[in-house]
Formats: sequence, C-alpha cells, structure tokens
Amino acid sequence: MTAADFVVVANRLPVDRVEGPDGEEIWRTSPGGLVAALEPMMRNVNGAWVGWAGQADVELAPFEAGGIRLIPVALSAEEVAEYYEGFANDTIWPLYHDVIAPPQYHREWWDAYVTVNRRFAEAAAAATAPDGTVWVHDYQLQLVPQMVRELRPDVTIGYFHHIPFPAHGLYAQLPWRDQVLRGLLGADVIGFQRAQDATYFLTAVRRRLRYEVKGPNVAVPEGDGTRTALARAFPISIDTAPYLELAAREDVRARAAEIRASLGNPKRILLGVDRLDYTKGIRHRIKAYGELLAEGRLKVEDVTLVQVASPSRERVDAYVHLRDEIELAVSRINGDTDTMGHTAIRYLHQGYPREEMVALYLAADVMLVTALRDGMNLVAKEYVATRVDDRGVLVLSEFTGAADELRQAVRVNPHDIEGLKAAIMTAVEMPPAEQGRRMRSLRRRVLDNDVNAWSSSFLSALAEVRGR
Ligand code: GDG
Repeated sequence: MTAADFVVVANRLPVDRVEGPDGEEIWRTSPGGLVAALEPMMRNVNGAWVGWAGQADVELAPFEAGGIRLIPVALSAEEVAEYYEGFANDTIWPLYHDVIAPPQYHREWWDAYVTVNRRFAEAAAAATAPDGTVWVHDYQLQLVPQMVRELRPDVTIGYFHHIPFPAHGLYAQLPWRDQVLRGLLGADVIGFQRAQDATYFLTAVRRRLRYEVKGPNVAVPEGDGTRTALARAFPISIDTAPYLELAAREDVRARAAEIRASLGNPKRILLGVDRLDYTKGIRHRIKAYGELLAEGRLKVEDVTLVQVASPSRERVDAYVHLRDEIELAVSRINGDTDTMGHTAIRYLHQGYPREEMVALYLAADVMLVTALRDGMNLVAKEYVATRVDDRGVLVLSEFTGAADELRQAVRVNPHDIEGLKAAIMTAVEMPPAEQGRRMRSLRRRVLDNDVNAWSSSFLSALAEVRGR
C-alpha cells in the first residue's frame, strides 16, 4: 500500500460492520462529524485513517470504505478491557471530567495503554509518506504524538483533545502524569476545546516538567536545543449541512408533528439527548423537572420531557450504577405523576438514526443540556442548527465547552437545583419574540463556525508551527 500524506489516528475507525443485502458483512462509514470534516481533505491529499474496527480479537488487512483508506489496529479482548474500558474510560475519563466519578488507577491498565498506544503509533508511522502529516485524536491516544515523533521525526504531528483537561490540583493525581504530558508534547500543535483547558495543560507542563512556557508556546527540549509546541483552543463544531437539509425535509417535519401528537400534543416538549454518561447531568435534570411537577409549577398535561439516553460503556461499573439510578428516578416520577393519557418523562434507552434525532430536535420547544463537565457538547449545536424557524430555547450548562460560544442560551449551573428549576421555567415561559432574538444569534454562531472552519483553523496552525 502506498504511503499517505495525511493520516488521521483515532481510537475508532469511522466505520461500522453491517450486514449486506445477501447476508454478507460489509463496512459502512459512520456519519460522524469528524469523518465529515476530514473526508474531502483525505480524498484530495491522499489520506488514510488508523483506528480500531470495534471488535476484539479480529485481525483485518487495510481496506477502503466510502472512498477512505482504513488501516485497522487489532485489539485483544484483554486490551479492550484494560486499555479502553479500563485506562481510557475508567481512569482518564473520570479524572479529566473533574472526578465526578472516582478514577481507578491500576498499573496493569497503564501498561496496556502504553502497549496499545505504541501499536497505533507504529501503524501511523508506517502509513505516513515522507514529510507527511499525522493528526491524532483524543484521550485514548495521548502517548501517540511522542511515539510517532520518535519513529518518524520528519512528520508533522497534530493532536486534538475532545474532552476537558483538568486543573493541576486534580491532574496531579495521575500516577503517570509526567509521561502523559511528554506524550502530548510530541505534537507540534495540541488543540483543546476551551481556552481554559489549554491554560490548565500549560500550567501542568510548567509545574511538572519545568519547560519554558510563553503564551501558548512550549519550548520542548530536543537534541541540544528546543522545539516549539503550540497549545491552544480550537472549539470543535458540527457539519451543519446535513442538519439543515434534514430540518427542511417534509418527511422529517411530518415526523416531528407525529412525535408531538403521539405524546398527546403537550404545550411544551422538553428534550434531553445524551450518551448515558455520568458527565451529562441527566440525574440533575430529572430531579429538577420532577420537583417542578411535584410543586405544581409544571403540570403533566402541559409538558413532557423526552430523554434519549443512548447506551454507552455498558461494561464499566460506574455506568451500570448510573443507569439503575436514572431508571429508578424516572419510574418514580412517572409513577407519581403520569395520567392515563400523559407521561412526565418518555425515557428511551436506545440509539436512533439521524433523521429521527432531527425530528426530535424539531419537535422540542426546549433543549436541556445540563452536563456537569463536557468538552464541547455537540447536541447543543445540533439543536440550534435545526431550528430553522428561529424558535425554541436552549438551556445550557456553563460547564460545557459550548457555553463559551453560545452566549444567548439560558445558562445554568446544574449543581444548583433551584437555579436549574428557575432556568427550566424561564425556558418554558419564554415569549416567542425573545426566543427568536436569542435563537437567531445562536444560529449565526453555529452556522458561521462549523466543523470545516474548525479543521481548517487547526490545520493552518499546524502548517504555521511546522513552517517556523
Ligand atoms: C465527546 C465529548 C465533544 C447521541 N445519541 C444518538 C446520537 N448521538 C450523537 C449526538 C452527537 C454525538 O452523538 C454526541 O456528541 P457530544 O458532543 O454531545 O458528546 P460525546 O459523545 O460525549 O463526545 C464532547 C465531542 O466528543 C466532540 O469533540 O463535544 O464534549 O465528550 O452528535 O447527536 N446520534 C444518533 N442517534 C443517537 O441515538 N444518530
């Protein structure tokens, strides 16, 4: 296989294995925002994507799907348990989300993380053409930038961190804190969602490694001298085109009306859409809403909360407990308040096609994003993009990356249940003119800064740093 000029490295390949028309297995590209943003460029510049295909103990040769060259990295079942479910999702994920759940520190998980990161780095190094570019994504692969640099000093390396980076007081808990910083600093550009994340990272670098930091630039020792690595915010966004298209489609709009009707045409539909994750503040949202019903400030005949909680990380203990807690809370509220014709919470522990998600966004008067910590939160941006009639209200946690940009949302601190209740009432009662004024400004922001703007700005920064 010929080497690629531009190589994306991410934990998952952008494909799902599905059954073909004759029962055979085929690979279909998953329509994620990242693929959408990178696909045109990957075609133009001879690109490849290195990642895991999502099944343990399966060795696959490189292949092509949807016009993208894919280079699978194999993981054993034990590595999935230790590197992915363990170190990535039960150590780094909770630690970087401000220890909302207690991070587990296990040396064997760390060893697996190092081994698997090396495997990804070797695959990337082998796939990249001389003087090519490698773009590494996210917290599962923090050691890959340095490992690729050691193998291929000629290559330009970018890293983008999709989740928050914690304050030093928390980061310092990580037994392997210095190794991870060095791993990330192998990149020429280290991109974060928020300015705050970049600041925390730079503080950790200064305090732990004692490297010289000037503004967003780090002087990384190399050979006899130093090399500059740039660390700053590049807030990610969505591919707006398919959302605008779906929101305008007659069948999707009809489906939105059908959803409203099937819920008994309540005056207001509130919506939550999240992976079932403890970072998303689903419990806080449900608690606030339940109290409003119990206090009679909202009536079950007038409002329904639709909560899509798509299944996630179901083999990690913290997620098993979270699901039990949420489902107990939902059924208590429904048991206490439902009537034969109306339900307080329509809870859906399922994943849906994108058409259905857009129909839900169109059906919802109020979108509740109450994350306790969230790198960005794309759901907030998707809701805004689909509101083509400038109606609807976004309630948005200040602990999301999106809150830095979406200033016209109703802002909440989800830990403050009374404040959250007040925000829900503000949203439910907001007059149409005020909704329009806010939504127009929110939409302008999202439509002007889509995922293409994000990838271009990251890649120009990368070209600039390398050109210095
Ligand atoms: C991480 C960071 C950061 C959800 N359920 C269904 C479905 N979804 C889609 C949403 C949205 C995506 O999944 C979730 O993105 P988020 O940004 O909300 O959250 P994370 O999954 O935690 O993503 C986050 C992101 O990376 C990007 O950098 O913003 O902070 O945690 O697109 O629509 N899509 C479909 N069916 C579902 O049931 N089709």
